[in-house]
Amino acid sequence: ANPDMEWWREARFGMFVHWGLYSVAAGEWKGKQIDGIGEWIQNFAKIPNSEYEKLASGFTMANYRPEEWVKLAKNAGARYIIFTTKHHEGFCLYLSSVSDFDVERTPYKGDPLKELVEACRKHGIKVGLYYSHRQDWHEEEAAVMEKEYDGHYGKPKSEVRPDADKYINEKALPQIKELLTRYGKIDLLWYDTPMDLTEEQSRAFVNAVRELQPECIVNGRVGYDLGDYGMLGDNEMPCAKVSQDLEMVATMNRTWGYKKNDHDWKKPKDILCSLIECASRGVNYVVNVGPKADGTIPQPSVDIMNFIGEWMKTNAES
Ligand code: JFZ
Repeated sequence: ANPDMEWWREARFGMFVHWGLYSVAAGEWKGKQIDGIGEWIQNFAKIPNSEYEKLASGFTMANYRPEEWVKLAKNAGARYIIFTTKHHEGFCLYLSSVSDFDVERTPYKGDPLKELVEACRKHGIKVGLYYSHRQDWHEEEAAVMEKEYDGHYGKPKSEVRPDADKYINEKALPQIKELLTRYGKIDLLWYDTPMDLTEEQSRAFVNAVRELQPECIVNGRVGYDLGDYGMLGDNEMPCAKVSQDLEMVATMNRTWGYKKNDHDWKKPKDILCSLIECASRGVNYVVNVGPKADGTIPQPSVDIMNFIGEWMKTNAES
């Protein structure tokens, strides 16, 4: 059974949120700037899990106001939010019974996902959950060999024994089940980087959604074109109206996860133009914000969302 795509087709605009332990590192490791996208810092700086885990104590979320995030999205005209419940680092932004590498390790008392979902529902914003279903740098079983390094799992790379099925059956699928049974209605499951998954494995991730929430949409990055819609890369703007369901995701600077020294913000006008260009071609546009560890969204991102909101007031249908 395919889910009802109507809300998604009409949405045209969404807001991505990349938030995790990488937001604590903020692009720096041991006083050094690390090149590349912020949420990949563990991989780029070759940080062993035992050290990376310590970032959790700095993930205070002290100024986390999910309702403000939702209002920021809604005021700009976004109809859905996609939230990183678990990125490649393996850390869960919700209370998981499957893994103890979750928000319980932070000073925060509560379940940030539950609070965000509630705020979305209160304001009529659709809920999308990002889940890295193949890459999980915290789990040796999930190791994708060319991406790991000596010492990552506390031993030489040659002694690492990956077992994708074990990771899938004992962590990833059970967590998908948690996400789809504990938070009420979920509108979109956004998988990422299928890498070497077999078609059967990708299909298991689709089936889990179909079984637990048949109306929930699955994105194309689950693998093997098994999702409900496809994906455009940043420079792949089609020059005519498209007939397929497609989505484009974009950053506001050069990173998804917060980096304190990335000041290379796109102009509000240029982000708005991309959104309009996508919408005119029938493509959904999802723009990213990368909150800091305390939960505040960088001011330039707030300004861009508000700029779009101003334009929406006079130019968009409600
Ligand atoms: C992935 C992640 O690795 C990245 O950290 C971020 O979460 C982003 C939204 O998704 O990166 C990709 C994956 C696939 C493409 C581009 C970026 N792609 O197919 O163009």
